[in-house]
Amino acid sequence: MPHLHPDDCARYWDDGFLTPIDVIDPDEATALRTDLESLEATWLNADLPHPLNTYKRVNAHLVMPLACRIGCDPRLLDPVESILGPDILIWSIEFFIKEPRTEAIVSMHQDLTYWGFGAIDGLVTAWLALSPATPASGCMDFVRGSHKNPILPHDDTHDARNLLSRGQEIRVDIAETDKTPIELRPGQMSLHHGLTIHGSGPNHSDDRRIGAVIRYCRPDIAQKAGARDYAIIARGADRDAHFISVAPPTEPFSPSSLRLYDEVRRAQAQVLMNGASQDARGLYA
Ligand SMILES: O=C(O)CCC(=O)C(=O)O
Repeated sequence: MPHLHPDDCARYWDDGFLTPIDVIDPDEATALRTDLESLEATWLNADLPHPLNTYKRVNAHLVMPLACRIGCDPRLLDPVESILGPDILIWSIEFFIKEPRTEAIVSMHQDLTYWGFGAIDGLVTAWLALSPATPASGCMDFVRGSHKNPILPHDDTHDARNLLSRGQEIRVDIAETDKTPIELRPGQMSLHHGLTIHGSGPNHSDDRRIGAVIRYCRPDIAQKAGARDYAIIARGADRDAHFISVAPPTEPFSPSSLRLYDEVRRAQAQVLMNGASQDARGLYA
């Protein structure tokens, strides 16, 4: 997929999301899934400082070269460039995985609520399917046009089934009819704005539901709620230096990347848990 057609860009800005975008072919997506699953098998019982799930779920780009290989792929960056412009940072990469026939959900929320950047346009999330994302497997649902809202009040549910840090849920009822299910086959991605209301239901299918989720941002956004934040330069240049620039890891879970992971974790925990109703139980769960 080359850079986005202007009509597609206009749709992104009107709807707060764009989907589906064909980025890599299904076989290649399946090969990425195989790489992820062999990494899981190798590292599950490796006595890492945190559970393996923690590293997959938050800031995987700091310790897993595979995450950066995906996030820095020009086929993902090209469409993102149409939205963000030529200078693109990666703030975070996460693997959102729902095991087959499990009840894990993501409550309806706006991403920017707790990230400390404010209500900005300069951050876009790419959600790349590494397995089929369908209503049965718990694909995301987006609320069209909801990014035109400010950051709305959220409540912390701390629901153990919730994959979000605080189980944060938007304090407004979203009618089922207002949700657009985002079906993706392996190798397709969606893009969504940081204010778009979204969530996802349980995986009732027999396969894992795996999304590689990359948070791309422009260098001119800045962390306002914490002392510092970190990012990788994926394309172009960072002339603003609002983020501490980090390099992609060269091997999985190296001692230096594990140290960096905890440094970033400490800095971001202060921001993410601002005003939380409980301790950071699930911040990196
Ligand atoms: O993978 C999911 O179901 C939700 C992911 C999500 O909330 C996000 O990418 O912002």
